[in-house]
This record gives sequence, C-alpha cells and structure tokens, in this order.
Amino acid sequence: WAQDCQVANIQTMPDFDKSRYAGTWYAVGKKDPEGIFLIDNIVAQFTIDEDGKMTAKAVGKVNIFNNWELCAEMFGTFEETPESGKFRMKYWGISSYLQSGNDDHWVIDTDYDNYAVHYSCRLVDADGTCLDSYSLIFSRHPGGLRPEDQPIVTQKKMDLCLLGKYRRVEHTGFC
Ligand code: ODT
Repeated sequence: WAQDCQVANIQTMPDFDKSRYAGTWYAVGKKDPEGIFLIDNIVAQFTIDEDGKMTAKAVGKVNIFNNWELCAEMFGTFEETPESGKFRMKYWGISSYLQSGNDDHWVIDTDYDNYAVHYSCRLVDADGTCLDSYSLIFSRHPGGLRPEDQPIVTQKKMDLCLLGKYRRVEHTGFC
C-alpha cells in the first residue's frame, strides 16, 4: 500500500523518539531535489534544547555562483506535527547566499543507533505523487551502513518509490 507512491500514504517512524535521534548522523546516500544544494561531505547534528524542541546543524559541500565550492554551515528548527515522525523544518545558512526555506522533514525509519531514512516532498502533484523530493540515508558510522541495515534501507527506498534514484555521498574531509 505504501508503494502506490501517494505522498499521503507514506509511513513514517512510529513513536519517533527525538532524544534517541539526537547526535551526529553522516549522510551516506542522497536523492537530490530539483536544484541540488548539498553535494557531499554532509553531516547533520541534531540537538534537543531545554524546552524539548529539536534543532539541527548541518554542514556539506555546496556549489554556489556556478563554480565556487564551499562548505555550507546550515541551521534548522523543527516544528512538531500530530505524527511524531513528521516535522516542518525551517532552515537557513550562516551566510545570506546559502539556501533557506521551509520543508517537510519526515523520519521514515531509524534504529537510532545505526541508520536513519529521511524524506521530504517539496511539491505534490495533482495525482498525489511527489514531483520534487529529496531524501537522505544517514548512518551513525562515517564509513557507511552496516551490511545488516542495507536490506531495511533498500525496502524503505522502495516504499518511497525512490529505489535507484540515490547516489552515494562521499566523505573526504572537505567540511
Ligand atoms: O541538498 C538539497 O538540495 C536539499 C537540502 C535542503 C537544505 C538542508 C538544510 C539543513 C538544515 C539544518 C540541518 C538539518 C538536518 C537535516 C537532515 C536532513 C535534510 C538535509
């Protein structure tokens, strides 16, 4: 049923626990949106502040002004929704020439200790499928996913109708 590709039918993490989610996540795979921003060396750090709200910092290599590679420092705040795995993410960069915006931020699945699958649909088509999405596969380990987590992540990519649309995210120490 999740494979009808309807955004409204996408299942997110049940009883998502943001405290267990806190800490550092290394992006190991990414499905890009239109007008890709973050390229590689993407590391996100989630924090729960004193009033229980989730915030995050992320770094990643970006290309701006066509040919200028730099390490972007980004910030995000997360607004909760009735579904614990679904957030609205407001984000901005440390500099004005970096992207800013407001996206859906869905945690599709995580075991908190090893892997996480993130998804965001920016534009829902008239037929209910997604016209412009991005998705990140995160690992707690900079070297990548553990072999035992790979089939789980592959299944989630299928549920998101994005199997085959991901690329590997390199970590070279650029950021
Ligand atoms: O790379 C793209 O093209 C889309 C990226 C959108 C901007 C990401 C802004 C990050 C804000 C702070 C950190 C949040 C962590 C987010 C985790 C996943 C989404 C990038």
